[in-house]
Amino acid sequence: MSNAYPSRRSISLARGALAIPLVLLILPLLASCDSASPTGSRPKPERWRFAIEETAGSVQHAYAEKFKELVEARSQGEVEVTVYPYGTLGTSDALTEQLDMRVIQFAMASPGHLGKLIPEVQVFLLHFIFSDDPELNSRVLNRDPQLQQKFDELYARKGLRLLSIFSEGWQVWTADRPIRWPEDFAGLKIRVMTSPLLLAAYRAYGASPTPLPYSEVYSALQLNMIDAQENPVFAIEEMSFYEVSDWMIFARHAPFVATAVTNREFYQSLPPKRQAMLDGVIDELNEYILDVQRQYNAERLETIRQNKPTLNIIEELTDEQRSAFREASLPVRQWFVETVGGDAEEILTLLLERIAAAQAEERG
Ligand code: 6CS
Repeated sequence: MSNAYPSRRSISLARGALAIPLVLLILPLLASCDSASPTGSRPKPERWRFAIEETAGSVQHAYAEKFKELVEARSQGEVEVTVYPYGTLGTSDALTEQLDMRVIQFAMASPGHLGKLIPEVQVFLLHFIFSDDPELNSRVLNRDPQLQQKFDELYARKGLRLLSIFSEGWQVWTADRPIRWPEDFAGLKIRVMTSPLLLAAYRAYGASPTPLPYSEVYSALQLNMIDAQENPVFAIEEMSFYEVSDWMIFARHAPFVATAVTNREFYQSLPPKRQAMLDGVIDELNEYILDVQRQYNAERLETIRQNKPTLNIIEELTDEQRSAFREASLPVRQWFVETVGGDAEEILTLLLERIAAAQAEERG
């Protein structure tokens, strides 16, 4: 462990968490003022609030900033977007609640946390269901109409409108020891996001998973309350998790999938022209974000190497090692089908079929 004190990042996140109650009191008051305009003057721009689950400089931040740029330009200044990075409005769960109350209009809601509210989205957390090709996975996530419709229905039941599903890059393990085989997880305390499927996924390898909010991971690693965690490379750099880890392991077991959402009633209240503008912006973002995540993950890996040359990096597992993990992960698919029930089996089958079809198409 290289650093005995919390990084500046983890301290400022903790301060952000303390500021939550005040922000929650003030935002509804601001929301009620949004449409007010003094008589005779040019109408005030409509204010859209977009809260993300990551800090400034992250993939979600790039998405939200591009969203702001495109929306403000295309609405000719009639809409102003404010982006709230992680720590200003609370944890991922709090963001979904604020969206429900229409305190904010847009939010990121990643299945790693949203699975408690919409259990079916946990399909994206299953290990070894995606292909090894991130572009192919993105095509399936963004462009398959049947999959989109299925998820749109599930989000609608919770008053949400699904805008995008996208990958932020491979989940990568950081740990206090090397992990090459499922047995290496025996007794390992790994932090996971708060969706129940992740507990099942890591118990299947013999680990002892602990759900924690994102803001608590650094100190939990530093204080040895946990031994490991998983996140994409850009997040490991940005949240300084590598400072308090000895190993970094690329198993390509699952991508980090995020979803961008809006309040359904809010979307329906927009005039058709504005809905069309929003839909166009989202289409453009789906292409944009794939390149951003690729670039951020590659650049930040270099930063990590430079900042901590002593970090041990296992860049790839062998085919045999990956097969052992894949094999050990298979019962979790059954867990998903049985525990989630409802449409879970249909969704899993559909996703597997779509990935297989895209792979077959690619092979020609
Ligand atoms: O691990 C987490 O909790 C978080 N990781 C990322 C990359 N984004 C948001 C999520 O909450």
